[in-house]
Amino acid sequence: MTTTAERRIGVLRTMVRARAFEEGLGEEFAKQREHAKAAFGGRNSAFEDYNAEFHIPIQGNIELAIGQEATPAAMCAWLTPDDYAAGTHRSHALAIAKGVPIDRMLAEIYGRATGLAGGRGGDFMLNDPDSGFENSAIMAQLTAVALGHAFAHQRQRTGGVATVFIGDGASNQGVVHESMNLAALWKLPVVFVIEDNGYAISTRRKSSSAVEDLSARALPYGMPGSTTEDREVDRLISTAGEAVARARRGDGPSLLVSRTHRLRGAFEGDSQAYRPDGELEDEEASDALPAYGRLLVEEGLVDDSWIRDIRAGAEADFARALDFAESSPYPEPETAREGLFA
Ligand SMILES: Cc1ncc(C[n+]2csc(CCOP(=O)(O)OP(=O)(O)O)c2C)c(N)n1
Ligand SMILES: [Mg+2]
Repeated sequence: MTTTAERRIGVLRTMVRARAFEEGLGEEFAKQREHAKAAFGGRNSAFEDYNAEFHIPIQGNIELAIGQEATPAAMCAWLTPDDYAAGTHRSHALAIAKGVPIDRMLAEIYGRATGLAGGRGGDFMLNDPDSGFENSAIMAQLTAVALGHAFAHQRQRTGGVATVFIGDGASNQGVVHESMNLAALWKLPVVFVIEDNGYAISTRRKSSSAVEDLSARALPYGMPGSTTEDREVDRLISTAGEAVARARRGDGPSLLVSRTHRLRGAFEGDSQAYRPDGELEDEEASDALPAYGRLLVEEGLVDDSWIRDIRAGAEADFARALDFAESSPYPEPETAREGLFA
């Protein structure tokens, strides 16, 4: 599996762009919260009630993937829009890596009619069939849906694959295990990706799983499994490439575990009081993005000004997407019943 210079540069570009989006959104959210707090008597609370009560334009909770960009960027370097990628509640980086347009994504986060789900779903319904991406806030729900996509690719002999991203906490859900079993049995073209950031909100992986290395779960289901530290971006890229190639060949699923780092709270506004002293600093020191940038600069593949230009371009794109979202209308009340299936 060749990890060409072009592919590596593309992965760095995606990581920089995803980081810029997440930081931009985090700043907007913080501004809106401060504004609302000042306007409404200094009361504070972390979750959706707060947003509803104080009319924060960002709808609901925001859960950023800052620190976790390497894994989706590496995986999507091997995917086309015809391949399916299922994300979690922390999936902006995956959406960007998969090619979801950020203007419609931000419009959905702002609950606007121009959003990916017409403003009905918010951050947890960033469905974009054109780029082959969707996410859900129901932990691990899309694992079984990914199997359906893989089954369709297999039956129609398209050569397409389905990838599904799952958090370390969500990986304990029954549906993940049932899906791994069935995918291996039917040799479905699936890649299971566990983003192990060590926490499910405030619950440490160590308190929810007896297995330290979650890729150990691949073997009993009959598929290859591997664990990669996400700072080893090149290894992430080649492991992802092998798993995707295996799926495309018809040899069945793989499980990739990435040890990654959640550099923000479980949600914006999370005080992270549950983290031991110094842990966040250690996590920041393990941030894959600056390390990979330095590596590619050292190798002469890019230079610092290239990285700065990509970042500046991404910030300008974010600003444009924000204008689009903020100037878009809310859905008309009379359309409220559209898109319902029950
Ligand atoms: C089925 C289901 N159970 C519980 C929740 C509540 N919940 C939201 S985030 C979360 C933790 C997820 O942790 P992890 O899978 O490790 O993802 P991370 O937040 O670390 O990215 C939980 C339990 C949910 N959204 N869906
Ligand atoms: Mg986690």
